[in-house]
Amino acid sequence: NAMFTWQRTAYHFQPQRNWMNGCAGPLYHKGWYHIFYQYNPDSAVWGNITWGHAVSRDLIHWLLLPLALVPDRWYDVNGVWTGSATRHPDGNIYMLYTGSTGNLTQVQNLAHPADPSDPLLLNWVKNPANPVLLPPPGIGPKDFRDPTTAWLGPDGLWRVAIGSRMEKLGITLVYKTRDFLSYELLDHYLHSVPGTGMWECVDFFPVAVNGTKGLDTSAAGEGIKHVLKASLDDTKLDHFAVGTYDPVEDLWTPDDPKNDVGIGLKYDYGRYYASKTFYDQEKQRRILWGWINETDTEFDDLKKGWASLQTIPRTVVLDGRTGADLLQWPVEEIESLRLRSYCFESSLAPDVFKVVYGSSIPVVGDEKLQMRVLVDHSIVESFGQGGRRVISSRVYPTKAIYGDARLFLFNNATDVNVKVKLKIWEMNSAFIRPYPLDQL
Ligand code: DQQ
Repeated sequence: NAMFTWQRTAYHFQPQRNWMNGCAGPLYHKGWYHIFYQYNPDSAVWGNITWGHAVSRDLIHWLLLPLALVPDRWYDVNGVWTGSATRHPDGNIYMLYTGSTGNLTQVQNLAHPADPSDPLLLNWVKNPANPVLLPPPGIGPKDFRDPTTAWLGPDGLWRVAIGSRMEKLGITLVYKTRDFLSYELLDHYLHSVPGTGMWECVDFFPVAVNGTKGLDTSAAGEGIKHVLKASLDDTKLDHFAVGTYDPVEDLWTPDDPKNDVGIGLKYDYGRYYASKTFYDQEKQRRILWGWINETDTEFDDLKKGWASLQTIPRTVVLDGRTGADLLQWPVEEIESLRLRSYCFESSLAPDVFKVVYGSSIPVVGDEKLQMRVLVDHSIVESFGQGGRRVISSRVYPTKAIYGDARLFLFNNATDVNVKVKLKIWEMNSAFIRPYPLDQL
């Protein structure tokens, strides 16, 4: 196994061993950030999906906790799949998740912390009323998953969105509920896009037109746009669009129909899927998690004993300069890992630009071209123009550590002098290890 150990990252979230895919129900609670994640405790390949659980003070260093939810009921025996947390004004946390039943039907279930005053939220209780939602008529039993965080409408009822499809039409169903136990399905979709297929892990959240603060999921009205995101099962890409939400009609419309969900912008133009945001009420920011599917052949994954990691959490805001993009930026806490810093001023580096993944970045007004790159062993996350375009990728050079590591800048502009400023930080490792429960 030693030959695969060096590929593990040093400051991206990943469990100590076995398979992980998308994150579920992230939230901030009593001083701790919580991440739950799709986890196979028994093997490095997908299956037996449970909710792994970890907590952090700063979104960088993590303490791994016992499993939060395991597939032990008829309504989730084939997997405790993705879901979302809603922090209710009544002080409780409503965790909605998809269960895959004994006959592989997708149903929605409700769980609560056994003790909401526990900052670690160690124990979870499945509601005796489960399942609380079955696939409605006309929806395939395997096309009904990944409930969103709920948001409160002007009529005092909560809304929950769930991705699905009608043949090739990608759709978002909306339910209204008062108590998270009984639900009313709206007679229309929040939105739909022909040709996009099954929408997984739908996310729906408000962004401020002006300013850099994040908004609570229920915020709506003047000066607020709404982002709709779907993870497209057919292409395994996370697509979003910025649009306008009518909270009375429960309809969302893209600002630019040519840039609709699934045919326009992506969160990330690299290896990235099944993302989810949450509102951090402590620092008033919206944080985005995404899954970097770091898998190889099943044979290799089993041999190395682990697969996949999560991106560095990113803040998301509307790009005030274009009004049409989002800006994603690594949370400020990542800077606490910076050790030594290097600063170079150089110029004129004409050469050929070679990319594996690519995307164009709008550079507006008098902006300079900017790029921030996080390198963590084989994982490289790049943020262009303050996060207007992002690419996560896996890079496997020959082993190059310490003095053997090199950074090259290429510039393929012709007939211009290019002035480049480069700032390099050597990064520390994050700690990600079991919570010392025996010391409680
Ligand atoms: N993975 C989960 C589903 C979700 C998919 C199951 C996204 O809930 O639709 O592990 O990759």
